[in-house]
Amino acid sequence: KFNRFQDAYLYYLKRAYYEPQFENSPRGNKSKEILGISFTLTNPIDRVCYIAKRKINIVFNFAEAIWYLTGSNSLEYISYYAHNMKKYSMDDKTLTGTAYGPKIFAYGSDNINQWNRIIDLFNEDPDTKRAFISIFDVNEELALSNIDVSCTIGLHFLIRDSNLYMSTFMRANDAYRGVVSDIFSFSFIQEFLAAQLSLGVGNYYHNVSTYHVYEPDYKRVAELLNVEKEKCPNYSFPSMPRKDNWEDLNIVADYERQLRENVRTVSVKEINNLAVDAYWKQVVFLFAVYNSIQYCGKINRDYFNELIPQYQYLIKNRWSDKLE
Ligand code: 5HM
Repeated sequence: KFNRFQDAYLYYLKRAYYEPQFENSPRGNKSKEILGISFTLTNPIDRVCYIAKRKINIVFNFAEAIWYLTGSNSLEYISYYAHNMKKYSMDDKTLTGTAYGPKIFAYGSDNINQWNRIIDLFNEDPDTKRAFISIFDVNEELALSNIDVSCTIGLHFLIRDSNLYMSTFMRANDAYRGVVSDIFSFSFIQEFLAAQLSLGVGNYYHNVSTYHVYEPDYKRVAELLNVEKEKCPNYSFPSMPRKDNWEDLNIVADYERQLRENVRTVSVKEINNLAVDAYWKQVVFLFAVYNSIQYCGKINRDYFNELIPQYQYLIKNRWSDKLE
């Protein structure tokens, strides 16, 4: 049981790396693994790792969560934030297994909207044990020729004592890279749904069949685990407004696209005047900062200065060379 993600991350990364149960090479990728891990996060909102050495990409984290929530499967969209996503695409245009959005909002040939389905169910029976969103699809090709099979089996939601609890089930999870973005996105989805249902955020339970570290990361993992935790800044993470955030999200998603495609300049004033909550303006400012990195090669200070200290820290930590 952990309060924040960062502590669970280090604890299980250490176990997978220093006390692996097996060392093997699935699909030729040498790795160390532990089987059957489960951990609880009592504060799933505290979803990032602030350790300087890890240099997480907070912009990608928000982009991926929004990519899921908007039901996108576009490679162009997500690879703008993480070029290596290209290696999961079969057709250089879309992602299949990794694009969880279409699974959540338009599952299978019947395009089942699982999000709305569980909301209807909660209205009928708030105590229900059936609010499960399937991600892994039995129709996914498991043969090695398919390079993109869902790692996530599904997401389970429970309302208990006016809080929304969530359990994630994964067949496989990368303990150094994948888990950082997966927990960000899944706990974001939990908070987003809780807010839509006017509930608090309950515990988040992460359940993984094989939890592993890949050989190309061994050196980086060893270095990260050597870092003294005390050196890490003690930031909390902001909470989403407790309301139906869909309108805000759609506006943010529209700005995300414009900034990604660089169709025009978006001023600080324009972002500050958007009809969205301050929480979401911060997300747009993150996309604006990223736009300046991508298209100008350096961070635009006007956007950067608008960010809350946590985000400034994460941006500076990742792109110190782009801040003049
Ligand atoms: O051979 P396999 O299909 O399991 O390779 C995919 C690997 O990508 C997983 O084992 C896991 O290490 C990583 N992964 C992850 O950690 C992939 C996805 C995409 O679905 C994810 N988390 N969300």
